[in-house]
Amino acid sequence: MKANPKRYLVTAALPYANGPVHIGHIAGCYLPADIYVRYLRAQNKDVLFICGSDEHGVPITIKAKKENITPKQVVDKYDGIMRNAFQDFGINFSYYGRTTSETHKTTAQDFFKTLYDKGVFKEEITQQYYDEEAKQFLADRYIVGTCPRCGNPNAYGDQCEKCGTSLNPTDLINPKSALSGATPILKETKNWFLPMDTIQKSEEFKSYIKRFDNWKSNIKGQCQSWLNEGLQPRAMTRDLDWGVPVPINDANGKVLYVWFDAPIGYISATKEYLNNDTWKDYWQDADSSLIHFIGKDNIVFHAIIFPMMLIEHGKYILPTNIPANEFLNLEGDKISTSRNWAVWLHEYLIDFPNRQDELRYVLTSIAPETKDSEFTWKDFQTRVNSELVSIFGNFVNRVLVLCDKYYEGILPKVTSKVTDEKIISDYSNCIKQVNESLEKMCSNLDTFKFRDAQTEFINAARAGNKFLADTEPWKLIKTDSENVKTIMFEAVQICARLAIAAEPFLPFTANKLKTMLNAENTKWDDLFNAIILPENHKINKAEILYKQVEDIEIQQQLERLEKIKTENQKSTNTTSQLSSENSKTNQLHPVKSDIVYDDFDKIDLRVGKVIEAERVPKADKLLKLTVDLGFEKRTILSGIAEYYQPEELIGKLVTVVANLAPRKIRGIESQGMLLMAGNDFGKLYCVSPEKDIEQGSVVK
Ligand code: B3M
Ligand code: ZN
Repeated sequence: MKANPKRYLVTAALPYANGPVHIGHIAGCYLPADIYVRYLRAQNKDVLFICGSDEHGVPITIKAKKENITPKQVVDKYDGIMRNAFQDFGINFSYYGRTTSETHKTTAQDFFKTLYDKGVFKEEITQQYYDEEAKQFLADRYIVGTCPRCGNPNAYGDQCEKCGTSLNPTDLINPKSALSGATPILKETKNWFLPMDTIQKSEEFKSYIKRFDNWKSNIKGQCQSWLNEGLQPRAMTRDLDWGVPVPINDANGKVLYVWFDAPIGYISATKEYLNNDTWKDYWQDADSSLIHFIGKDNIVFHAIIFPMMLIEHGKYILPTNIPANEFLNLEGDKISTSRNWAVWLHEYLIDFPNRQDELRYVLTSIAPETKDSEFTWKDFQTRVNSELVSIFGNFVNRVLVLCDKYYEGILPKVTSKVTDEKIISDYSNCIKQVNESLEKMCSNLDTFKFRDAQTEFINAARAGNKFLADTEPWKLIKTDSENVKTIMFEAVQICARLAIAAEPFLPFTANKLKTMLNAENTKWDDLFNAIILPENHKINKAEILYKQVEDIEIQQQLERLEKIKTENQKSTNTTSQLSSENSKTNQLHPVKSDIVYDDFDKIDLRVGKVIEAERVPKADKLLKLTVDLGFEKRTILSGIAEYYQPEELIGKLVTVVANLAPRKIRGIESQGMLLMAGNDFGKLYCVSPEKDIEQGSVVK
């Protein structure tokens, strides 16, 4: 790390806008980045924190196909969900951009054009699979066939997920297009390659990789093994219709490779944010320090490919550090978006309102900084209850409550020197421990060891707690009220120091505590001050910092996961090919056994109009609807909150099972049911009459 850079540019990996973010993303990348940035900002450093949605690439088009909507609709949806979740969770980006923005398009195209004009790229004609029915070249993920190694009939063009072998599309036996099911043909296509083999040998690159020596060993190791194997040229353009168009003449129907455009997203977001030429100070001035926070699957792109692009461009600085993290597992299993095996951030925020810091605390405690680690709900409960509640929360609460009780919240004047030897030694032990812990906390923050840093923070709180337990002011007050004044005065100072130190890790708590202490203006610079709040300072009433996490809350989360596991097991035998989605649905839902007409006639189906719709608090899947059946209005709960915004439904005609016996869901009586159409992979759609028809009409 440069000793003292003039400014910092901190980036966090641009998440793909094809799904919401989960705790693995947060622990791996966004939370450590946020902690680091908050730490820098607290010290008044000049720092930009840049992120945004990665809205191009094949994963987005696959998601669009699955949900039967356009790629643009996919990215709009998930950009919104992620943006809000980050904000509610206190991930404090300076700017969160999108790679579908106009600025991004021109920035990425200019960048490509600069390299092109310099003659950096190698043009190459290769043979690639082409789907004659869908009339397009096929991305590797869109080709399915039999794995030459293990015989799995559903291997993808880039990898067999059964045996883990990485493949080329032409390795597959009996390849099929996942778009149309047709057998693809090989067709010639021209693409532009970054000659990574030659750049690897350049002086600039060789001098750049010396920086790896100071980086975390997981990233150093991965890069070293790539370099040892020898890098190969890699295509920076793709035959796809979703992405940034390649800005040269003979590149019709081609877009920039998503890993070419995505990291340039950091640059375009900075430009959008600063809106003038100062973006160059951060990207092109040698006094700036560029730090990328990422997960381990992104290492090669950030540590090798993007720096190569920057070197070849010529005007840019190169990353000072890339503190990449490993993966977080969940309850003994790999987190997986497609299997829904995750704790989604936006869902946590609904299930645990105003308890952001609890999750921040636990995810930092178990962050996969050096190796994969594991989140379990039981461990979440234990860490919150036995550390946040019992140590930090308890200390602060005791101090503030006693101050209020003894002095009505006005810090006492310490009149006489403390004479009691034991109190003197308890105090000096405590303060030594607090100072040591906070010093270690800072040096760990400087070196990206956020887990250790937070442990030191808690150690400081622990020392405060111990001081109270040792001196027992609640007993002493009866016999020695002068010394109690000193004890309480000092304890309040420690609370104030903890409020300052908490800011990077637990920003919501830090604010709350500062308000309670009436100390909103304290600065990071005060962290090592023995006296922060003077005599006669008035503090406010104590509020509880953290609630206990109850067994029932954990139980609910575990039940949710258990349900997902069962659903996943049910569908393990079905294939994952997009092309066979329909037959797959029929396998999952074989036609039920015959009924007679009288059975069907028992069901009273009616057309209704949704006149009110709202979310149900603490039930993220449910909407509470008021449906007008013409002859009466019904309250109906429907599990469609993931698929419809409440306002989209208002005025919609729907089909209602009108004689379904009422039942209570979450304490609300649901008087009927809506008919929905949907398979297991996409959205649910309301079954609605084709034409406007009176409410109450019979469906038969
Ligand atoms: N979107 C991959 C990911 O979300 C990719 C990161 C881009 S960073 C420039 O893991
Ligand atoms: Zn295989």
